[in-house]
Amino acid sequence: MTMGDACGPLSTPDLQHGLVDCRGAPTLLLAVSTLSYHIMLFSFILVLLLQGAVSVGEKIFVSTGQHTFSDGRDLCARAGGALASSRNAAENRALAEIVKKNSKFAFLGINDIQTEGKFVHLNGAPVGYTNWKQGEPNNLNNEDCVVLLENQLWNDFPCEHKSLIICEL
Ligand SMILES: [Ca+2]
Ligand SMILES: [Ca+2]
Repeated sequence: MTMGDACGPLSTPDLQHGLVDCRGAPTLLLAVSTLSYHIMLFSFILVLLLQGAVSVGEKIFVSTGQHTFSDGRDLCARAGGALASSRNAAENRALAEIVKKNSKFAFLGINDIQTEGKFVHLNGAPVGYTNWKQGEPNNLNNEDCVVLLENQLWNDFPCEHKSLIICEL
């Protein structure tokens, strides 16, 4: 490397012989890569917010389109999250906001596939907080999944039908 060369990976002999006119490059490269990391992180959060992500407590809810219960569950898991569940009224309200915005009811990460009438979360834990619509769950034609309606109420619903999928991250 000689004077005037473009800055590239520097070897020790280059530095020792003072042949390179870009000794500040390593520091500069580090600064640039830190800056691009921050820009990337900022863009990621911006994209989430533009997509209508809602944050409640430590959770971020992001909607992904309409899928069956099992496809939605797998999709969220692949994204490093889980199909969203309302664990309390605040989370239920936040999820209902997304439902309202999309005008599509959404699957919750709750089902009674294993034992009819016994609703559990994806990890098998029994459901504590519930917000059933009057007359639900009615297991009409064997409904084993649960959708959240825009009025914040729940209805048991066929798992194989497509509904809005909201992942919690
Ligand atoms: Ca059922
Ligand atoms: Ca029902």
